[in-house]
Amino acid sequence: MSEDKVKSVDKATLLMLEKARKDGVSTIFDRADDMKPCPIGAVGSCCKHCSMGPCRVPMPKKEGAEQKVGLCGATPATIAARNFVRMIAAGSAAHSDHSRDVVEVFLSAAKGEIPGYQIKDEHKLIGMAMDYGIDVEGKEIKDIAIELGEKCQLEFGKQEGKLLGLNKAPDKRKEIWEKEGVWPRGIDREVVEVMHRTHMGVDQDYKTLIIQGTKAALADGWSGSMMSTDLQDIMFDVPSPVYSEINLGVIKKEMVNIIVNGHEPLISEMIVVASQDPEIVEYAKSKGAEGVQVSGMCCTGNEILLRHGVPLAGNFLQQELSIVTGAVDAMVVDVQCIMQSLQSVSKCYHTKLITVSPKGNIPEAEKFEFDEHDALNSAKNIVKAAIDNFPNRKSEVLIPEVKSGLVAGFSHETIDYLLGGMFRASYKPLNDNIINGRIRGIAGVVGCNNVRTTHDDQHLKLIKELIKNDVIVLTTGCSAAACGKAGLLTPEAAKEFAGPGLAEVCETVGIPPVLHMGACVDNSRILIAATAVVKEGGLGDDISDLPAAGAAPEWMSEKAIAIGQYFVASGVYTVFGTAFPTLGSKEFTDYLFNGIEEQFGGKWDFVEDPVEMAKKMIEHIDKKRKELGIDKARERVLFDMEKRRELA
Ligand code: BF8
Ligand code: SF4
Repeated sequence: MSEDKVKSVDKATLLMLEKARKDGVSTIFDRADDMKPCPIGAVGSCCKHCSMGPCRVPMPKKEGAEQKVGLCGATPATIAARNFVRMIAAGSAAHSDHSRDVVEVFLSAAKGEIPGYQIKDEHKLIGMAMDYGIDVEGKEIKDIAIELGEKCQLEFGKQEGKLLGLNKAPDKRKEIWEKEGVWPRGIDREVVEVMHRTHMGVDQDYKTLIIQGTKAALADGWSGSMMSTDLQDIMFDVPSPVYSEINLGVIKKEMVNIIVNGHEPLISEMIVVASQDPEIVEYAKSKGAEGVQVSGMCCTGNEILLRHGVPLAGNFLQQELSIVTGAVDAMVVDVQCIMQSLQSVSKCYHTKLITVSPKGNIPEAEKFEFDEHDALNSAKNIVKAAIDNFPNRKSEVLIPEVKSGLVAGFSHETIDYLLGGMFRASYKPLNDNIINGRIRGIAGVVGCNNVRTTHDDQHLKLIKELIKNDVIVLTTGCSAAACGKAGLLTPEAAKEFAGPGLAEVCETVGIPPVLHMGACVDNSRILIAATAVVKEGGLGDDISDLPAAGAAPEWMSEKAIAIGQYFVASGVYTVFGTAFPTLGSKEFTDYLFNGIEEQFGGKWDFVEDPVEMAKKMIEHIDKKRKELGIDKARERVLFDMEKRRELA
């Protein structure tokens, strides 16, 4: 048990690790003890782009010693840059291929071909159609939706021209992208070009490699990811604040438990509907259960939490552990961040592992073909399979009595509305509170769990430090889940954890100091929120002028690198923790941590200690406040607070 203390700061996780050990089940935490990362590959100094390698080019241990290059002569900078931009391409492809599926379903829904899915938010539909240059005047909703769906579909395969999504950015940002030659053409084209340039013997200059990587990243953030967020909102509703619960304690012993895990809400939305169907509930009762409990995991979980208040069972490193409770009757997985070990863990219990995406196969899982044309019945069949499995529970059921309340669902539209003025939604009050210094700045803290560091600990230390210093935090993905478990996503958290200025704003508006904005594709919401702050005025004319910073302290996936690069290329100072995949090349890393700022106004950084990370982010925020001439305002606010305390 004492060993587990450093594995996680989450009590439920530690309890289930103990049970796993007792049950003889191997988890990612055990495997991380047995297998250390390759120190050369971890810093981007291993190339396996042809069969003469893998070539390893570590930095010489002694100063002045000869620097190795690959057999073909590839330098550490070229190798690190090639590896890095391939990570961007993979991340961009993952987000954008998710988006492609969303577009296809949206188009079929618009045409009325799949009755389970509809256009729910006409207002957002019209706004998005106008952003995409569609003349909406006098047209039927159905026709606008079809035109929009077709236009979105073209974005993937466009060979020439410019991706339309980037038009939403501030004008100055667009000028920077034009000047630097990074405005992407089509999503697929940019990803393919990364793969070509990084093939053996093509692009050997890290500066041009990263330009291509930037195109793929921007195609993700401002187009692929953004389209999926927006179209999902149109079909399933724009999220608004919703109360729910989080952690393994949301699993219920007497219910049939289904955990939906992965990233795409298309099927899980239907599973939620199916689970509430009276016929299904009756069926569950006929098998001895009280009903059906759907809980989320990872980003699929975030999607249905945001829109329906479905409880979240946990984040990335808890997926195996949810099964260890012995009470999960089915785990339904779609795509991304799904551990193959779910297969072996579920075999130790009675859990049925079900795959629903033709892209995400697991050899020993049960494969369900999901028919969008008959979505509800498809979903019912999945739920029934879980119900049928309820009587098969074999091992001791032990559900940790650990869960926390949270408020999620802060879309950019909600922030607009909640922080808005008395008579119309606007970002003005938010800007005013930044200008007057109550809110020192904005931080986007996002990304994964990483078993190489203490689970959730980095997120929490970083975020607590930020809000203590009056920095409001926007969060998504597994970072958001970490915050939820620690009680940071409640309005009450403002009083307990936030600095006096931020606490005052949160208490007035009734919001938490950390705003849960959704899944990882919803980082696009953070881009739009930042753009709205710029457009509201008073804080410069570009995202890079804002007192803002981004971080992913426990990142692990390639998607995180794509996200980091689109944030940097959008003007944001972005800090990663745990590990950084280019440290093997001083030259390329120097460029990412410094040189790139001259081009894009944003840059990367790597800091292992979360408190130090917060310090650097706050320093950056303060530098921006000074450049904007609003540093004095904050000094006055602090003075006011002190004075007030003195008076009290
Ligand atoms: O997309 S934060 S571990 S679950 S990659 Fe994965 Fe990372 Fe979690 Fe969601 Ni995002
Ligand atoms: Fe080695 Fe060059 Fe082949 Fe890479 S591409 S494995 S560096 S020979």
